Amino acid sequence: MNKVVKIAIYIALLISVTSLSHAMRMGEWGMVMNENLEQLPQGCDAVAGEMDVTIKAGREYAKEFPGTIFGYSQHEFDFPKCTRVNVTFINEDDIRHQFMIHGLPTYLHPQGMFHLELYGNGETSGTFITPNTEETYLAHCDLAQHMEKGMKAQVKVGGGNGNLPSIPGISGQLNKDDYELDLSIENTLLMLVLFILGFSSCLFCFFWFKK
Ligand SMILES: [Cu+2]
Repeated sequence: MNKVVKIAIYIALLISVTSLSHAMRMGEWGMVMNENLEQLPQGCDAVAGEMDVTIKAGREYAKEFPGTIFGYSQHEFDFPKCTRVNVTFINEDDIRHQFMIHGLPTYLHPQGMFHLELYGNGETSGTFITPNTEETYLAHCDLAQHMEKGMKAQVKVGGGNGNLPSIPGISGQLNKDDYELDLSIENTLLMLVLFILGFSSCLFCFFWFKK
């Protein structure tokens, strides 16, 4: 192989490895995936501002919400458009947790995802730039049952476009217990028939035994 070709291949490899390592940082502590520090989202002329946010994850934050086991210290975030957000993620549990934002522009984040993960107790940080949208994005922990057990949050950009379902403290429990009385016509008639049947059988017994 020609020396020049070899050098070209080497440089190409080096560039791809550096760009990959930029998109992903990992270690025995966890990982940060699909960070975006510089690239402007479509429709943003410049980075409008900078914000720091700290998100804590753990069982401690579930106590407030009956029916949940895991939680975040905050279940809703409000960010302006085109803003660089530096996220510090702290895991207070001794098990794996993630903070994953979904639905972000795919030209900035592969699969539309910005992902922070800690394999246990610890801290990491990552950065993303909010898109030029008015949208509510889902953030959660993708480990089996962690979202269903409370690790779910919403990230509103530019005010958002409403609430997502079953966000702890915001849009209620996942499976709301239904103790309300069903007063539909069918149900009322059924209750009446059952009452008459029950009452007449009582009367019948009463007179039968009295004989
Ligand atoms: Cu988790």
